[in-house]
Amino acid sequence: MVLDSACVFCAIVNGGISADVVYRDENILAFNDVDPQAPTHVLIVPTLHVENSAQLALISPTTTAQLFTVAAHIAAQRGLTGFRTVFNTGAEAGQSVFHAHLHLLGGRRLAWPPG
Ligand code: DGP
Repeated sequence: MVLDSACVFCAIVNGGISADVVYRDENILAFNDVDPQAPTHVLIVPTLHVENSAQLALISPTTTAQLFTVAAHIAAQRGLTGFRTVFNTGAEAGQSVFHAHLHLLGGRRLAWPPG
């Protein structure tokens, strides 16, 4: 587990900042978003500090795939018949925390295109 001491999601991974954790294994932590945009809004993060989804895909395709497997697992647990998974990659796309994270959104009708 490689952590960045300045990173809020690393602090959640190591327990320094509390979060409402819904899933945990060796490589992945999932917790409720502090500012939920849907009834289900879970952030699924690698325990490894990597800046964004593009870097994560290069460094660990396996962990990248596991994020989606965990999203499907949480969605199934909650009986979601449809859900959205989103990586914001880069500030222009809305990324505000530079530790790769997959948003899992569901529990309401989701509009398209996104804003
Ligand atoms: P993004 O904009 O794609 O980088 O998403 C970052 C998300 O992280 C945003 O929806 C709010 C959430 N967030 C930021 N800080 C915290 C925190 O300390 N705890 C939790 N649970 N979520 C956080």
